[in-house]
Amino acid sequence: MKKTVALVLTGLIPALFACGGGSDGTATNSVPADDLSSLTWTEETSLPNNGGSASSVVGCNITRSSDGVVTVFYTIKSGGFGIYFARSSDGGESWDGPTEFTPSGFGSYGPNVAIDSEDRMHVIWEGQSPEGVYYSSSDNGGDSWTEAVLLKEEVGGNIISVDRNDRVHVTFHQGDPNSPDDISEIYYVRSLDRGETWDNAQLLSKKDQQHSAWARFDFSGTASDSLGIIWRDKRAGTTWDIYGAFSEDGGATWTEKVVRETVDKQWDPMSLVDADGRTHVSMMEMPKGDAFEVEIRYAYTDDGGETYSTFQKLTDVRSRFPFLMYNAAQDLVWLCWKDERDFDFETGDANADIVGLYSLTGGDSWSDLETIAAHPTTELRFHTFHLGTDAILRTVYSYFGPEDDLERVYYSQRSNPQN
Ligand SMILES: [Ca+2]
Ligand SMILES: [Ca+2]
Repeated sequence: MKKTVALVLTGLIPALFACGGGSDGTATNSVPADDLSSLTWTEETSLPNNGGSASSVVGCNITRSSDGVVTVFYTIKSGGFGIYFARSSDGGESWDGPTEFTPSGFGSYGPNVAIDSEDRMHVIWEGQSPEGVYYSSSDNGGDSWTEAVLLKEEVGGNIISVDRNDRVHVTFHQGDPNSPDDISEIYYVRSLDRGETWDNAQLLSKKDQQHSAWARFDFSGTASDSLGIIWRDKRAGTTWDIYGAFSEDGGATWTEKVVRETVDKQWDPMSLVDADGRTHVSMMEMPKGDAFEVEIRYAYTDDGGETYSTFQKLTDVRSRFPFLMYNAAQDLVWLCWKDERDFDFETGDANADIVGLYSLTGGDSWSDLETIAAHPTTELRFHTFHLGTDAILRTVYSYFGPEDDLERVYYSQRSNPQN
């Protein structure tokens, strides 16, 4: 059952958490101008979990085929631990599965998915024997899969995206960004034949005994040969900065560049290339000397990472983990993140909600901030998004409880902002 959910947050405490069909719009008259807007999201639905604990991922685990079927990949711990998927053909109201993602083995995690123009689903994940990033594809919506291919051993942090020329792009890092000895560096590999064969993996970051880690990117809305992939880099010391690699030949060759380098700490960036070849970048930033504040910053570059628009600060609320999405037909950019206005100083619980805003002007101006999912005393985590050719924004996230200690994965989708 679809339902209108009206959420209004004021200050640090949610003043109203009103859910109810037919009650939309009733609260808007009393809402101060700086509050979040009322909006229409479907009521969240829980993905099937086999009675186990289920978690979403870093990256993108949602896709949608041209016949409207939405597929979500996630991990379930129920006896064993592995990757599963579930499908919905009714906008997330009901789900089949969970179906075991058979190409992956026990202990696999981190599934990321992308889809091409002929509805081939491309999936990468981290597997265990041997450890590394693996790839498989399906031409029938997940009913059967190709045999797993090991793309590279001993790497993690995998991200995949398929551009509008059906080029498949994958990044990962080798090493452990949390280790003082096992230095991580960013690698890239692509396929020009829809995953049949792969180029040799290229090193994108500088092998300089300084960590480079956690690249995230989305090329799904572009056919441009101008591409940008960004990551966090420790070469200036403990404050971390954002570096990137830029290509003008569709990913054949890359040049490393500085994206954002300040005395503040930059972390967890993502890039997105739009139909015009503009690379949008976002990251979280922790101002020096303030242990609590965390900001979301955004900018774009039109010249392959040489110059940037002003790095805008998009919210005054402690916020983390930005996620960019794009719809080419409407030149629609969404930017979403975790909002920690409900941070509990006594317990240290972040109680993160999911919020977002969108731009119809290529990132020059943005909508008001909207609440996407909120549970005032529960931490929402591993938020991921998908913005399909239908311009419908879809989200998946996971949280624990409330009636037990199991983590579950939830789904919701939003109306098109131009409707
Ligand atoms: Ca490095
Ligand atoms: Ca820095």
